[in-house]
Amino acid sequence: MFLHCGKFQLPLDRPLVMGVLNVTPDSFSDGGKFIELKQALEHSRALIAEGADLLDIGGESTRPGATPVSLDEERRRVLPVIEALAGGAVPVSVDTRKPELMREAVEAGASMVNDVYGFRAPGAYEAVSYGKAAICIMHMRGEPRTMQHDPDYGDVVGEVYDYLAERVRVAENAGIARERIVVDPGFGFGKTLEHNLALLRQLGKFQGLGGALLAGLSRKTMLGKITGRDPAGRVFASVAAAVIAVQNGAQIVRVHDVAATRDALAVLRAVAQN
Ligand code: HH2
Repeated sequence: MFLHCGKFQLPLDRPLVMGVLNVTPDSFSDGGKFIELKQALEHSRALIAEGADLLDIGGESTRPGATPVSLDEERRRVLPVIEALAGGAVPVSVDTRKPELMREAVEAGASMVNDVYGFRAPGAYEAVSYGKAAICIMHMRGEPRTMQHDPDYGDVVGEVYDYLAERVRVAENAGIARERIVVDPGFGFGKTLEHNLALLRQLGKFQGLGGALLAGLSRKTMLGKITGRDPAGRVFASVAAAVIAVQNGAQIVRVHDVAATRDALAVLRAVAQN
């Protein structure tokens, strides 16, 4: 099985590691570190050298309470990075919820569009349906500014499942083949610690909804709640969470700490092969 991702066909017989690069001043874990093009490219190359299978470039923080960024500003942050990395050996994903930028990023060479908003903005599916780019549909309850205000579900796993199933159906109707569709339950997006843990425990239920299943737990608040550590101190907890996610069915893990995650997944794979 392969994920169709622009000109790439990514094999899904082993977990893929997506390295995170936030070209933002305010992301919760790496905000402000890679805002200049030179630093962003240096970090991208470092993530690739550590073994990233794909890179996710974001120009707008989605952390709880984040303020939205204008199209012009987001474009200015991400397009030069995508242009510089397109044509390389590793596919580049753009993390955006703006249809205009989705289109421009794909034209600039992005192989995946990752939308925490689940392509709900008018024109979002139209922006990505032509061409070959993969899409990642994430579940989010509400919007970043307010999503952590007392999130409430009757059955979080069932409700997230139904949402993703419906979004996949709409994507397929818009002409996007399932082999191009990644689904993601959206850890930390309008969810309490208990909701996140229930989703992680039952992650396998989401496998098969799309062409691949992605989990993003890296350095998130839920790991801070468990360990009492700030984002920079959550590397070990993040690696544990990535391993559990893969054991429970994730095929792509979105992480800040690529080398550590790869090593841990190599151990998991060695054990599983015997
Ligand atoms: N998490 C974040 C951003 N984008 N995309 C997907 N598909 N899944 C996720 O879990 C996910 C995501 C938040 O993490 P980060 O990019 O590190 O922080 P910020 O949003 O503050 O830039």
